[in-house]
Amino acid sequence: MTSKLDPAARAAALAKLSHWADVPGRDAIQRKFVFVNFNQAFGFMSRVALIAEKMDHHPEWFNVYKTVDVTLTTHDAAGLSEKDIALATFMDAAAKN
Ligand code: H2B
Repeated sequence: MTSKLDPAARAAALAKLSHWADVPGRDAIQRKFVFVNFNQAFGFMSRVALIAEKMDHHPEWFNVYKTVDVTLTTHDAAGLSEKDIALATFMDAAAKN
């Protein structure tokens, strides 16, 4: 079972994820990705979906046209874990392609 990051590890990890913000009232992080069109947004979601399945770790996300609103948290740990940091880092890289 994946465990929740302790406060120091959480702060250190988030310091490197400058585009991500805490979700008020939840131990979760969020980022809004805005692409040039739906094709780019859906391509991003497809790349992330393949990794999410491999990791067995899935985003909460909402897509409207070219925007993808993402929230990451680890349900099994009731908070942020290393898996969220890894997925956020992958998403940041995937959004640049
Ligand atoms: N995704 C996320 N974000 N958090 C989880 O705790 C989680 C998951 N658990 N994907 C996985 C699937 C679990 O439900 C399965 C049974 O492994």
